[in-house]
Amino acid sequence: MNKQTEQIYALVKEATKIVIIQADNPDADSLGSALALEDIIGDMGKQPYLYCAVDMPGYLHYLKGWDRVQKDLPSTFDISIIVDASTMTLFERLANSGQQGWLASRPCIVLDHHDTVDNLIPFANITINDSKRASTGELIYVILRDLKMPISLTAQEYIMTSILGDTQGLSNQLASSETYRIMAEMIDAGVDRPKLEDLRRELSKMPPEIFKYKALLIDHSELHNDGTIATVTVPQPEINKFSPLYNPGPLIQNDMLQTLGVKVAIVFKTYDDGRVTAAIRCNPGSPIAADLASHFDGGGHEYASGFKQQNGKAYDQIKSDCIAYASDLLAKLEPGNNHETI
Ligand SMILES: [Mn+2]
Repeated sequence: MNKQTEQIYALVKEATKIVIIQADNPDADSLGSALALEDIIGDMGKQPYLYCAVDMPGYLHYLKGWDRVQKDLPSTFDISIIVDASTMTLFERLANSGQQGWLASRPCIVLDHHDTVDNLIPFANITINDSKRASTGELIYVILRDLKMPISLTAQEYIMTSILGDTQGLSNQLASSETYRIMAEMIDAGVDRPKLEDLRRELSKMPPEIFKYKALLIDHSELHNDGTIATVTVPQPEINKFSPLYNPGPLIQNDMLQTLGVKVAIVFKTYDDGRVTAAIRCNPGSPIAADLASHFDGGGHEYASGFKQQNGKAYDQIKSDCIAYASDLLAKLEPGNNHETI
């Protein structure tokens, strides 16, 4: 058994109350991983507690148990487990709430699968950040299998949901042969994959006003660098009006990537307080997302990443710097140019 797995088991075994933490950008992987751990830890006779500083977005409400996630840390706990994030950048709300010291005062385990990570969680006792894994749920599955621990059908449903979420239904580069094997094991164990897919699809339908808004986003999209980089900007008023109904990024980004010639799609969001965020997605063959994000103090995978800037720099400047750096990274991928593999 792997030494870190042993250490995790020892910490969990000694603890009674365990906080399971998601970062400020919850998704199907973080919530699925948190709910799977809640189930497993509960079966061990422990008291799990789910925490995330932000509301669970509506499209995740198909995951039964989403409403058990609390926005405050409990007054007592023995250890914490952070899922699907290993950078402090994603814990801004926790840092601002003054509760970070409280979290840091107890042992902390980090389970993640992101390639490039800056600003590591300084108080983590054990960090497993395995970029070979399609999702944090897959990592949890492998850890439990390594420990020879039984995984309930409920936990397996959550794990499968986490894998389907991050791999976009097993379709993107994160899905490895091992991912397919694990999916097959879970189907053999009785997980109903088509049922999970139907649930997800039902709740990811868009309201009619979002359908109309999509046309506006398409209209506002721009192509740069000979049509290889697509961008769109979502300003604060649109965030206020539409984000509670549907996340503008996923609404438009796949269509940008489905446009001939486009290699990279970037959705910028601009906030009234000067903050700028970017969600970056790349097409196969153009794995620049992690490098591009880390240049702007963000992080992520080769094909999916993001960054946040709040340094007083004007949005137009951030955007043009980002397009220029993305163009450089794409140029380095051209045959004959020096391409350092990442
Ligand atoms: Mn993930």
